[in-house]
Amino acid sequence: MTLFTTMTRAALVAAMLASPAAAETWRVWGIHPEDYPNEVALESFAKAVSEGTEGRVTPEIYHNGVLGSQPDAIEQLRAGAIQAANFNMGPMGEIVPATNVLSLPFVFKDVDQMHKAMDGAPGQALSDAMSEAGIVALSWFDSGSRSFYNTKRPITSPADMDGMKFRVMNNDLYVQMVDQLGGNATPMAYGEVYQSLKTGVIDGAENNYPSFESSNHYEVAKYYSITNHLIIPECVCVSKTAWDALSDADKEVVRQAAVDAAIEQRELWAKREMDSRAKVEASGVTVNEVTDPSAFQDAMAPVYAKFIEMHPDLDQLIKDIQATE
Ligand code: GTR
Repeated sequence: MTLFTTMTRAALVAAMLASPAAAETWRVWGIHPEDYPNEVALESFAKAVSEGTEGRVTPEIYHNGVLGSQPDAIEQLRAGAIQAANFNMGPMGEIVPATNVLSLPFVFKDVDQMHKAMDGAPGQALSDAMSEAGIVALSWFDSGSRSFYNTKRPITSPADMDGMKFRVMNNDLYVQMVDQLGGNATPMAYGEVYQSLKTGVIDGAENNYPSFESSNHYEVAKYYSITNHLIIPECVCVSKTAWDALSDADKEVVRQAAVDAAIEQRELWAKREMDSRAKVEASGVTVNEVTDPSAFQDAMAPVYAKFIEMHPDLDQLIKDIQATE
């Protein structure tokens, strides 16, 4: 072996040792179309991460739920097949029971209270519980409040729901919620709701204005009744496997990018809610405000009682949420 090749080899080894970690491409799950506030904010997150890590991490956003339904995607993220996502916290309850406190109907007074709770100690307690399940929650997106809509008639009291079949997200609490109100609940993936409404497999569903509008459900369900029964935040989450592989400095870049994305998303959300409401009203959807939601709220007593009986350890967290000023 010549002196030259020995030196070249040594130089090569040294260069390899000094070279930065291999560049990672992250698959990021999003469920909405590209112009939806969440997806716009996810794109900003991706840009900030790839710039801030100087290309060590390049998130690629897959919009429109093309990587699978939300329950599937949560499993893929835990298994490390998806590295990041924006999840609604509803289906999360099936994996991380503590997060079910967010799916108790009427648990928050309003969206402001939800923001304060999620940005404070209750939000931290929930992130800790998620982290144990392999999901690192970095920030919280807005998802407004959810109300019922259907193809049959305005809902003014629970009696109007009698016999109607409503799609709910994948979480047993929503099945109980609809049962207590006198309707029939069918858990179903978001992507199947439009066709099911159209063909009469279901009579209704429930969601916020932007989703009711962007999914085109408003084209087939002409009655939207404002019950505001659920105010569920959404997370920007990273798989624990991907998170643990980051250097401390890159973790900080990713965390900051998620926090900034949430600030942007909440601003975009406020505008989109108004725009979506205007659009569905202009299209001939009959919107009615449920002026006295107490009948809906009172009907939830057995849901709370059963929940607390099953999870006495979560009673305090519910109280902390409700006491958030
Ligand atoms: C939307 C939410 C989605 C999804 C959907 C649903 O408001 O942003 O993540 O949970 O509702 O009803 O499945």
